[in-house]
Amino acid sequence: MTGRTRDREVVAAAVIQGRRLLLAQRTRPPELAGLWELPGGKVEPGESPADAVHRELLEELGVEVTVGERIGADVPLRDGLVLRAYRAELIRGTPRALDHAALCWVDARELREIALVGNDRGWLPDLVTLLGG
Ligand code: 523
Repeated sequence: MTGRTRDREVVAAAVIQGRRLLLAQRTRPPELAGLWELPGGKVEPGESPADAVHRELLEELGVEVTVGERIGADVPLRDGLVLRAYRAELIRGTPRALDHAALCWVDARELREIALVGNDRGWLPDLVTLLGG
């Protein structure tokens, strides 16, 4: 054994404006295509989770955000990855689907009904609370 490595983090952003949350529709892999997620991606070596949220939202949505507190519980993924969600606030730009099939803004009722990727479903109660129920 050469010692344990830490889980590599995948970040996901909860961008909320008023009483709506921004969701992005995945195009890949095939088993996730068409499902909706909190946008984000893998933290790169040497990058902080907040830096990764900032970079991913610039790359995927063309917007700048400030990154806030964590929400919800950790979600263990395969291959030593752990998925974590963070609040993010838009500071520049209008989100565009640069790497997704589509984007949408949902209220609490719509969020409960939309087809989320399985990994993000555990955050539903936290997100619904943030959206004011
Ligand atoms: N998830 C997930 N939910 C969620 C995100 C952002 C990611 O379940 N909100 C999962 C999907 C993948 C893994 O986390 O199994 C990595 O996310 P991905 O593919 O969006 O990360 P990228 O864009 O960094 O990965 P590459 O396509 O490899 O660049």
